Amino acid sequence: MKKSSSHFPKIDTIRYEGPASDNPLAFRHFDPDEVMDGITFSEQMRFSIAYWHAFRGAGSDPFGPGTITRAWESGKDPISVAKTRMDAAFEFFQKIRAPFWCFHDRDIAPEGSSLLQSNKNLDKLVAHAKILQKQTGVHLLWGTANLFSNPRYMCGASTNPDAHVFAYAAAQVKKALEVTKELGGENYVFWGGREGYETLLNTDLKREQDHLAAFMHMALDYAKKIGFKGQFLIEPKPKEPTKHQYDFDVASGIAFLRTYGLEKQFKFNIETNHATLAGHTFQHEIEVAASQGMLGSIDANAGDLLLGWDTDQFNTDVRELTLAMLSIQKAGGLGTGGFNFDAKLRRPSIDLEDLFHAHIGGMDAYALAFKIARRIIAEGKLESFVEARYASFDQGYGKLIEKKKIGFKELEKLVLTQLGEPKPKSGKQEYLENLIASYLHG
Ligand code: XUL
Ligand code: CO
Repeated sequence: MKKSSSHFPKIDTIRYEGPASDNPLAFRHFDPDEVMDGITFSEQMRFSIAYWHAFRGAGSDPFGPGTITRAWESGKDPISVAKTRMDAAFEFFQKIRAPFWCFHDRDIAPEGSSLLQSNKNLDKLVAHAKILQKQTGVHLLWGTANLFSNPRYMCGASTNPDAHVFAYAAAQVKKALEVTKELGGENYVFWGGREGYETLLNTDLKREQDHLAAFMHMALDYAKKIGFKGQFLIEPKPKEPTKHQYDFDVASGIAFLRTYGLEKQFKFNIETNHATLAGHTFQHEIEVAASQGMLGSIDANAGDLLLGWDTDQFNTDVRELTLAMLSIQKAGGLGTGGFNFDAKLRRPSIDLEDLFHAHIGGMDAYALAFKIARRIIAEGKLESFVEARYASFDQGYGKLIEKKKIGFKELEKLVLTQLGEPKPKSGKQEYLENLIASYLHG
């Protein structure tokens, strides 16, 4: 990219300067080029930028319009504005050292007056993205379709009571799969924005879930037909915009996938703020997915303790991220997934520079958490504590329980004749919390 055509002329590529640096536009923990286990830290983290927040978000909230204006948004022709915006985005991806990006179909190209027109607009921007990906070496982590903004989807997309809307959504996802494949997307995400209900008074819950599953089977069939090899991901969220969303959390997602024979082809894209909205911790959702070999990718953000809604903030809580990283590393990592910053600037954060501060903070916090978790695992104190806690299942009748080779009758006999009353054992929570704190604070 030529300097003269820069959209961020005052900001150079962000460099790693180490923990002692006081430069707010430098990484203190994330050194993209550091080699660990034979790959770079950048390859390890697979950071991704969410196009919808970073380049379509203008700071609006339910109480007021956007506050953020960008120079590249001016112009009369929406297609050329979309192209210039995309040029700015790829310059940002490079300067922030993100190897991936993610988008919804309608983020990158304006919706037209018909499906045909929308598809034509999309084709123009996909062609542009293809060139930019090639020039910059930035890859597509995942693509998806926006099935929630247009009023036609107000009662759901694949769970809409009107088959006409189902058909329209099918056509839109067909195209989204084609363009995700065209751009080499490594995953395809389903987030069921309005796939739920506002009131059960007008809803046939069973039929809607059947339709959602039928839709996903059709997506899998079509992906196979066109040779799209990416991983399919479900992104659970309990509510917002609907009162109840069918893919409420990972556990209900697993039940849904198993019920409909979809469990082999799907994994989960876990979002921190969605976990907390469901009344879970981020680590809980990761553990549940990992326990079934279904951990796919992360939408990296955070909510606000004092706000009940999906605030999509950048996460700088190293303790929370360390716990998440422990579970991710124990599960063997994210495979084709990555850490996608599904996070937006606060409404008053209107400077161009704020976009850099936000992502630098998020990347540094994740990088630091990754390193701390790696140390905790390498030293093995936590793991050996947990192992010892379950040691009674490694031998004797405990082992037989796990192998399902013993039943109530035999266990009763054992208690009556040999074991008697179990001795209480401490869960040692405070010791373990102090142990984690010792890694965080030295
Ligand atoms: C909404 C959300 C979405 C998905 C993609 O809460 O997280 O942006 O990540 O549709
Ligand atoms: Co998300």
